[in-house]
Parts: sequence; C-alpha cells; structure tokens
Amino acid sequence: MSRKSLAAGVLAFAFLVFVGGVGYEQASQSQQPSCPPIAVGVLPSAIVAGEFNKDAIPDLAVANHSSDNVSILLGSGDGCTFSVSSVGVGEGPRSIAVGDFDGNGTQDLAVANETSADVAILLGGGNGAFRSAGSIPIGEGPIYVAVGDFNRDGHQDIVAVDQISDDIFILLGDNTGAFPEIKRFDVGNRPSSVAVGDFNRDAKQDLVIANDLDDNIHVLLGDGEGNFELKGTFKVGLGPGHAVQSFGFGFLGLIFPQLVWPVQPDFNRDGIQDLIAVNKGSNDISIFIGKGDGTFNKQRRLKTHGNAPSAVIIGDFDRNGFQDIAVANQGTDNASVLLGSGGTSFRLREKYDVGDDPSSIAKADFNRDGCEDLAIANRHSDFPQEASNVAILLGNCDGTFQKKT
Ligand SMILES: [Ca+2]
Ligand SMILES: [Ca+2]
Ligand SMILES: [Ca+2]
Ligand SMILES: [Ca+2]
Repeated sequence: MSRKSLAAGVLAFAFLVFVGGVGYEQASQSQQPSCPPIAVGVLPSAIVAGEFNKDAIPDLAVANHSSDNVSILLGSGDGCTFSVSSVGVGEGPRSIAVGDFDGNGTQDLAVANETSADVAILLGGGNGAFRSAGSIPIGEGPIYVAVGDFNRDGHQDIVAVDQISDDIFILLGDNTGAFPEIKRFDVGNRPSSVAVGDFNRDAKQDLVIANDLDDNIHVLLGDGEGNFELKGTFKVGLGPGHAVQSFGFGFLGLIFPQLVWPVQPDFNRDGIQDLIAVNKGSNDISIFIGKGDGTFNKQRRLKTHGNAPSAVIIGDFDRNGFQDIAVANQGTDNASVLLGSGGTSFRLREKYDVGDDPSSIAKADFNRDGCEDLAIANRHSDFPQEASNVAILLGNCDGTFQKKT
C-alpha cells in the first residue's frame, strides 16, 4: 500500500473518531507556560530528568545536537529557575539517558552522538558536575540510547539504535563506567528509537524498536544474557520516531498512582506492560495493550492534536490513578495532554504553545508541590538557532498546567 493511500486511511479513521465525538475537540485554545523559557545549547534533540546533585530537587540534562554538548540544568525548587552549565560530548549528540554506570550511587549519563558515531559516557560526581569516561564507537550514526540490565549481572547496560546501519548495539557494562562487551542485532529499516521493558514477564528485559521507514515496531525478547530475538512485528502509523513502554493502560481501575511511575522492577508480577509508538508522519500515536506474552492487542490510534509529534511522556497528571500521555508536537510548536480513563480511552485536556520546534519531553516535580510537571526541549530551528530553549509546564494536579496570564 502506498503512503498516500495509507494516509487517506488514517484521515478516514481520524474522521470517524471525531464524528464518534468522545469530546475530543472540547479543549480550549493553546496556552503559554507560566515559566519563562530557559536557554540551553543549540538545537536540543533530547531531554531527560534526573537528580544530579542529591538535593532532592529534580534536574534536567539536554543533548544539544549542533553545539556538541549537554546542558545540565540544576533545579532550584521553585520549578521555573535552573542553574545551567554545559559539558562537551562528541559530535552531533542526539539522545541521552540516565544510568549509574560505575555503581557508586550517583547518576551518570549516556549520550548517542550521531555524527561522531559513538556513545559518550559522562560520570556524575553527585554534585551536578560530570566527567567524561570516554566514548564507545558504535555503528555509523547512533540516534537513540536507553538503559537496562540485559544480562542480569546487576550492572547497567546500554542499548543504542543506529539509524544508518539499521542495527541495535548492546553495550554490556562492567560497573566501572566501561562497556567491554558489545553485541549487535539487526532490526528494521531506519530504526529511530527503543523502549526497554519486560513484555513477556519472564524477568528478562526485552526491547521494542520503532522502525521509521517500515512504519512498524519490532518486539525483541531478551534471553537474559544480552541476546535478543524477534518475537513479532506490529504495524503502526507513518514514520514512528519514538517508542515508549508503560505499565497498565489496559489494567482497568487497579493502578495506584504511586505504583505507576517510576516503574517498579517487582511490579511486573501484577501489571502487564503496554506500549506507545509516536507516529510523526501521521500525526498520531499508536497505543498497544500488552497481552503479557510479548504480543499486543491491535493498536488504537489516537490523534495528538498537533502535527509531527516527536516524543511522549507518561504520567498521572490529574492523579486519578489512570495513566495519561503528554505529547510534544514538533510541527505545530505545542504540547498536548491526553488524559486516560482506563484502557485506550484518552481525551484531550489542553494544549500549550511551548516554543519553536519541540523535540523531546520529560517530567518530574520541579517545584515539589506533589504535582507532576513537564519539561520540553525546543530546537528553535528558525534563525537564530541560538534561541533554543527548554519550556517548563508546572502541573496543577488536575491535568492542566500553569499558564501565562
Ligand atoms: Ca537536584
Ligand atoms: Ca548488565
Ligand atoms: Ca522478557
Ligand atoms: Ca509540580
């Protein structure tokens, strides 16, 4: 089927959803965040929340694709103000993940450098400062990294997605910040991201790869020794650019907020992991309810109420016990918040004009009021690109976020 006829099908589906009228279009106009934007490096492509200076105030790390560095934003506790520093990495950083690679209890960072084709390891000192532990050459153009323990030795490992060689690389850590063993597995065409989870509930971590050119996802089951085998392929929308695993969209009424996030390693006896793929080319997301055996029920496609969605984050933004979704829409410069009510039912709550060209989204409680907040990296690809920034949306605990008045 051609992309054109697929797109027509998508439009027809979206139209049906609209006619079905589950209150999708009731949300008001876009709003602007109450916090002023925070300047970072040039063309930020990924943002992740962490705790880098052990003051119990959430922090952020941003990978800046064109300034070849990572911005470290240490939270002040008021939610809007961060102290910003930067640390150099390789060329063209595209993705960033938090781990503890030397096992000393402080958070470290792994950065996929697309242009220099390596993964940089930054070891955190626990005071907000990072030092380079070197770079591991990977493929031809790694664009996404995630962290897991794929060989179950208690040492954190890294999975890197290489969009040029169409492979993923498993970097097995030795708990000193080094990764002496690397394994390579073939995936689909132009893989764009990876989600780590345990989709068949055997206590061995599995992977889901979004394949941009194939418009599908691959589920790879782990053997617990760092090897992966294709379990199944699932069709999604057009151009999936981001895949996220989650607990419990299909786990009706039994999720309690404190169990939903962060994911508890021992929670998977009861919860079944579900999945989201973000379809940049069809302006929607695919939600898959997990069956618990590494397969999923048929996708449910949901409009993101913006164009070219680039990333999602899952939270419980209205604290009703059901997981919600926040989406960054790169094409329309906004973020939309879709509130869940169990299963695959979501409704648009509000949209926010977050800044130019949002590429990535993270969450934490930056002002420590008990409500989850959002951080969005804006590439600002219009001139001047040095205006790249991070927008903060402070949550109100009812699914809305503080707006500029
Ligand atoms: Ca902190
Ligand atoms: Ca390991
Ligand atoms: Ca598994
Ligand atoms: Ca908050």
